[in-house]
Amino acid sequence: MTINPTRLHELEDMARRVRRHILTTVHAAGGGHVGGPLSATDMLVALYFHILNIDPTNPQWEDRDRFILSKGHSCIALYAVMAERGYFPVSELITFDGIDSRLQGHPDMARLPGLDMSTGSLGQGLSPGVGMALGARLRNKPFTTYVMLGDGECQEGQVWEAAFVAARYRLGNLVAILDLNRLQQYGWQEPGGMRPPLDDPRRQWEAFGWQVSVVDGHDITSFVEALSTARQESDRPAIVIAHTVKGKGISFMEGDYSWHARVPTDVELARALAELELREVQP
Ligand SMILES: Cc1ncc(C[n+]2csc(CCOP(=O)(O)OP(=O)(O)O)c2C)c(N)n1
Repeated sequence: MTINPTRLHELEDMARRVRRHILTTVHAAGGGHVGGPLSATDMLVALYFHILNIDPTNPQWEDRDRFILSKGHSCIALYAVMAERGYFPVSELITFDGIDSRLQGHPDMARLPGLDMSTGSLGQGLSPGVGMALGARLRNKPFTTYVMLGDGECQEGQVWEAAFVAARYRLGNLVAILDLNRLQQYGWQEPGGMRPPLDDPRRQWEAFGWQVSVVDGHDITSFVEALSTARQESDRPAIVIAHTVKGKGISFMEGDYSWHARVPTDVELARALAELELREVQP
């Protein structure tokens, strides 16, 4: 699947809109995550606007592709993308994290139609993805199940139990995406200290029997191509390892773990929004 320049421009424009929603919504809510959602934005836009076979007017459609945001704390990015895609009004984003809101601080599928899984306790999203992929096979359904994981999240043993089972059952209809921004709630220790949990992710996932590709997670064209290849895999689960930058798009947030879950002040919000506007007029 390729993307022509006009389409790419539209998707990049959408990613800027989504980044604006993330920042303004977290600012208005007075709480939420920022760094991880910004890291995942380009990939979520590519998925919901170019890859997934979905119908926002019929979120329970049986043959739809499934998507699980296993790094559920990044849900404000998913909500913004879903709103722009037509699952619910963009104006509802302002309710984010409110006690009666459908847009909880972590995704709640019992509240919001269009969510395929409730997540937030890290490590638990790949397992239901395995179940969905097995279910599709048993019922002869054509859909693909996609699961987005964080690299910090891969410290959870359940991720590797699911990875093992997926390969054992030869789930070629399961595609994981690793948002490899190399930061989690805090940074990793300095060189010479504790090793990060995924120091060689390609080798680690291949050892579990997965088909692996490695891309730049902010390069929508490469990401879409990698996902197309992953989907063609017929008897192995596939993972797209996406190199990303935590806080991507806002210079003073990029690569700074203190923005994992920090609310921008009025001044910081204005600076951040100005940066996004500036980027819009650049060639
Ligand atoms: C089981 C569990 N432990 C701890 C947390 C708290 N927590 C939320 S996000 C996060 C860091 C996640 O890092 P990573 O998976 O790399 O996500 P990203 O950097 O993309 O935000 C932690 C520890 C949690 N949600 N679930």
